[in-house]
Amino acid sequence: MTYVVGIVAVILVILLIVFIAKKSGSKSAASETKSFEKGRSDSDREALEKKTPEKELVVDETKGPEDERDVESILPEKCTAEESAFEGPDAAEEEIYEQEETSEEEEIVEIAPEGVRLDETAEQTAVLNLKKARRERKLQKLRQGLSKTRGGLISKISALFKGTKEIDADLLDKLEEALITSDVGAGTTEWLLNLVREALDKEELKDPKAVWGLLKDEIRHALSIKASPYDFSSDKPFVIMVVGVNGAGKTTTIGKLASQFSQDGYKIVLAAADTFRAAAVNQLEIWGRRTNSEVVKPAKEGADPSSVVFDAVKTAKETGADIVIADTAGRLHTQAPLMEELKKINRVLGKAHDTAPHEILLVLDATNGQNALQQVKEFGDALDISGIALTKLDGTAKGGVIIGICHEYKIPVRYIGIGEAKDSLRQFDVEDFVDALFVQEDEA
Ligand SMILES: Nc1nc2c(ncn2[C@@H]2O[C@H](COP(=O)(O)OP(=O)(O)OP(=O)(O)O)[C@@H](O)[C@H]2O)c(=O)[nH]1
Ligand SMILES: [Mg+2]
Repeated sequence: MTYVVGIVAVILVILLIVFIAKKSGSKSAASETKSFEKGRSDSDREALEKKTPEKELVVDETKGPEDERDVESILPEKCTAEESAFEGPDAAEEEIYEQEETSEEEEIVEIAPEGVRLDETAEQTAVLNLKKARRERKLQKLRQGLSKTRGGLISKISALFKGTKEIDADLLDKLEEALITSDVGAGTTEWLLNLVREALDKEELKDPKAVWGLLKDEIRHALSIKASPYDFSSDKPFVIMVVGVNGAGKTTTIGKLASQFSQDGYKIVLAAADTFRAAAVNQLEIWGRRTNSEVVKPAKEGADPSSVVFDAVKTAKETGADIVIADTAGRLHTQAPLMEELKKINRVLGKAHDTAPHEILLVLDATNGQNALQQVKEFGDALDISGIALTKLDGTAKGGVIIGICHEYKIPVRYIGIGEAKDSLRQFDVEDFVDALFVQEDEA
């Protein structure tokens, strides 16, 4: 009997040991998983998130395209497989975008010695000085952004006038060459040459420096096209339709505008009317997240963009949003069906809201030089372009095209892009612009 009890006791002890061993094993496996999760870097997590397939665009048949189109035949040239795989900005892009000046408060803290509180007058003076310093930094960035154009066009012309004692046929030839090769356009070149010829006829303007001074004044005048500022309060929602060729910088410009407007306290709806690629919608959604803006998406890839803008205006009315900005697919003026599509978007916006669109903003890539001038003409034939955003001035010596645009088409340049960071889209200010353009030779 004792023998049997002994055996049962031994079995029980063995079972107990096996049970305890199993439990601790599973516990350590769980804690391993946990510590793995904890130790996983942000980039690992991002990589995992990226692998998760994007949510498919929901097909809403009731809101399908009004007119069935052969989408393939009118796809923009730039729509490549690589673009369709767009998964959002990488870390480097995010860093560039986030580059921003330090806030006023941070700067005041920096200038006051530790533990010292500034009295009211000292603080006011400090704020004033900081505002000045901040403005100077902004101008400095603008000068940097325009440095290639300044080096390409302005230095060439000013050197011509400074390097000679009298204006002769040879100087006129060189001036013509400098203007033509700097992409200001044939019409503008002719206009500036005529100004010099007329100046020569006037006795008092024989001095080359004085003639160059006159040219600068005329350029400043040509760039000073009056444009009333956007009035977001009088007629809600204020609708901006954004158009341009492939890759001009439309979506980025929209994102930067949304960023500025939302910082000013406005509620924004973005219309993802570039419906050809899911990637284009994704790109706008990222901007929507960054700027706290609602994004109205197409019912399906290839859907009629007009229905998207219509829905966006409707959404803005329902939610009391102040501004609607409509992205559109990049297109070449030679693609007639696509230009017709833009006209339709324009018409539908008018149906959605009587006074819309309040602005048709043509985005031009300054690196396109004279082609940009052609784009103003072609888009202008299809639509009543009311404003221009000239992007990528930082990357080109062809920025002189802005003179041609203003002189030939009298359309105001609303914004200029001088980089990729979010504060690199600047409201165009003619005085700052001209100062930045002529700074070196004025200082010389
Ligand atoms: N350096 C520089 N790059 C810019 C500027 N504006 C836009 N870009 C870049 O230009 C590229 C194209 O910009 P997008 O906004 O995608 O152009 P898009 O017109 O929407 O292009 P599609 O939708 O394909 O027609 C992006 O890499 C932008 O970061 C600028 O002012 N300076
Ligand atoms: Mg785009």
